[in-house]
Amino acid sequence: MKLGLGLYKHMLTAENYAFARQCGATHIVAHLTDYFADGPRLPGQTAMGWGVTRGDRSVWSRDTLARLKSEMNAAGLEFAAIENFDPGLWYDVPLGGPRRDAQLDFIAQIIRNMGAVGIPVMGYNFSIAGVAGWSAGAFARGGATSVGFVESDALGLDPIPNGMIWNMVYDPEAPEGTIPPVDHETLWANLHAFHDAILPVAEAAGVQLAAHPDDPPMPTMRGHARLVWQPRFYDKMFADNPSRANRAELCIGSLSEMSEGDIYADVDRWSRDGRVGYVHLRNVRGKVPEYHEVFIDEGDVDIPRILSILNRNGFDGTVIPDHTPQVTCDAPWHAGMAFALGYMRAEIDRLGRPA
Ligand SMILES: [Mn+2]
Repeated sequence: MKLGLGLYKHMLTAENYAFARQCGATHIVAHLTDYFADGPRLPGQTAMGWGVTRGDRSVWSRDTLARLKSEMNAAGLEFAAIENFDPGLWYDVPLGGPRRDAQLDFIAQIIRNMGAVGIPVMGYNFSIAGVAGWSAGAFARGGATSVGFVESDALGLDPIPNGMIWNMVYDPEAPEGTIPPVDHETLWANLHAFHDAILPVAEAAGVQLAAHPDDPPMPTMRGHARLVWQPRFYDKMFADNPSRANRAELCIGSLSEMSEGDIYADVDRWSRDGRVGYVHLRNVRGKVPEYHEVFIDEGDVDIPRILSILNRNGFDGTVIPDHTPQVTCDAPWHAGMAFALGYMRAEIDRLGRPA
């Protein structure tokens, strides 16, 4: 099992690579689409909006991916995975819209590029509303700021405006109005179309597709169905397409927030079945309808037990800290990550030693 750090595109710097190494990480998971991208805030963009995406294709080229990988390697790190497709390049895949086939063609090219460069996992979130309904507060130990969710807050959220998916605006010229609601049956059909087109490409390229569960895990959000909002929907996803490239971006925090399931039995089953692409590790207190994110060593999840189950079942992929509470200091994000990485480094090392 490998310890990694997730970095957004603007954070893929020599300084952050050194930070990752110094905290004991050996692998990097890169988001290649920056949230809060430059550009104007638009009418209709909600407070949860993450900015505008222009659907930049160049970052996904074989040359760019190879350059990023060589920069990581030069810093003593491996390129473990890419996380999330750019909403501007794939919005009609979850929506089942008219540009789907053309967008699937480009996604297939991304997967082939990853295979050629040697990046083994593509993480994705098959979600229309994305994250919504969170609020921030002093929810973690010592009054550290983190995020929480209360179901009643999420019920009054606005519908999604035209030209937006997953909290990002992909068409600033879109007409007034909101996108038509997508129900569960349609969303699953859209997932199957994506899997039918891309899993064979991924298998041939030696790349795994790893699906993140819904966060927050609600059946619907902003009027749109969600996919993996209970653990049993991962089982459905794997049963519907048994390709060995069909995997989970196993988010322990999101799974712990779900009202059903036994997280230890579920992680045991999926890791025994070889369904784990890579792991997001964080801790949380509570479940839907109300929960709060906390530090990795507080909250409801026995994190050492999760790592022990993964280790026992021979999981040899990457585990990264998910979001963490902000530590009160001049570098709240880095301090939060350093704390989580140190905790995880110690646990992974302990598992590697003879009992
Ligand atoms: Mn996650």
